[in-house]
Amino acid sequence: MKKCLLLLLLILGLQATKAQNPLITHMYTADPTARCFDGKLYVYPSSDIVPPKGRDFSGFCMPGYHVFSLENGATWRDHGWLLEENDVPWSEKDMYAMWAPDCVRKDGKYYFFFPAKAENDKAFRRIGVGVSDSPTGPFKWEKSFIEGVAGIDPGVLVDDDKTYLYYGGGHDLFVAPLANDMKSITKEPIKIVGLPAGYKEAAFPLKRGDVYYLTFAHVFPEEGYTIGYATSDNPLGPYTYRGKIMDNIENGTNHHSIVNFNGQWILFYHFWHISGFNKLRSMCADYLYFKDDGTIKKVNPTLRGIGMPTIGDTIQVDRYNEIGKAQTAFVNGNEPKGWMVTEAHTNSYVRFNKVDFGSGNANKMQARMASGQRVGCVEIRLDKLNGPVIAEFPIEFTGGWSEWKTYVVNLKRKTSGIHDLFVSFKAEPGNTKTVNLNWLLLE
Ligand code: FUB
Repeated sequence: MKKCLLLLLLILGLQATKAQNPLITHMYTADPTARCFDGKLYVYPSSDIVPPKGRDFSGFCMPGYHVFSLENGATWRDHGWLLEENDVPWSEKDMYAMWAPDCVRKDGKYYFFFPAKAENDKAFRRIGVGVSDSPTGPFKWEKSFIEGVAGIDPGVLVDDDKTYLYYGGGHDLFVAPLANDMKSITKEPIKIVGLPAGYKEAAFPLKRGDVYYLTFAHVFPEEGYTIGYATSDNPLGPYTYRGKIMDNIENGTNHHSIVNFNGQWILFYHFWHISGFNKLRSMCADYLYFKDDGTIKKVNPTLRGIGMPTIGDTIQVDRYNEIGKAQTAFVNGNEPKGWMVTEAHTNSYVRFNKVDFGSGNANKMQARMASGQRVGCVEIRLDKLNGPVIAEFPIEFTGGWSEWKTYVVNLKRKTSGIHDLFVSFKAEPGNTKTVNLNWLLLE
């Protein structure tokens, strides 16, 4: 099963910068910490790069951080470099050691926490902090690292007027209360008790109701990296281990965060779809659900990811939620790199969840198609395989299976709100293939 998933993920590689997985394709992004500020979703990942010539890295090569925001529910905006290693006042230069960060808001200010290798210091990593008036910076960086803390993967919990810094490195996770100015700790860090044995890192704390959740990357000797969680009634613990949020996805490492966006919980994590190499990772996101008893349903990684394409966005149907009797493959011919739905026969279908029709202003739909035959149509149905047809594209000979044309049809009914789309392929029985479909677009 895991092998199939891996194969599927690798087959479905490159894609545009949409809120489908992987989320970002113009650079490598790992260790994503997602935060929602004033109703807007931001992600603070680390970045993996191919080591510069002449530098020999067997591990990660990580020069700093970009920040991304989700625009229109579907497109990630890259705000560029938030911090580069050589701009850290206290770091050893050119170490490419900028591992997983976090960003939180307290009293209207934004605090960005990050690990780096300190100059003339024996510790593997120290943790630094900067402050800004905006979630995208610029940040003012503290002159030195946080005294008394040596480790990686800072995760910060703002709990009313108290704030806690969690971090890891080695087998254990630690926590210490932060001072009001967020720049120092007020007590010695303590080792968090109650967590299962095995290597742990990527501490990500959150509070839901009165319950403190400590989520973390956890390595099982047989299985490798998983994402697990524990709960407590006290941010400092002791915690009780509750199980896994995500199984191992044959990933090298995994590293996650959990955010509530528009009332919906989302798990961010990373994988290595694009590179095929676990030191060049790409961040992903999928919906996460709490059960009534407060436990977390395990998340299965998908390609559909999150995000709601709306009018004007391309709907990449190859990032389907469900596919019936069709496949996906590399696009070829007169088309930019990407993926398509192919090998679609009569009654093949693709389900693509959650498209936002807004207040009903769309009146046309586009489809990018290529066909080597001239019989049939592609029906776009709402919500069910036999739901109402809102658009119908004729299948024509476009010049061949790799000759792409954009078709535009009128929508058959005024539609508003959020709907699942079923793309249903029709041709004469016996036809081997109907059409190749690259994307749809509402206009
Ligand atoms: O990205 C570098 C390190 O790998 C992170 O700090 C860990 O959590 C793991 O993802």
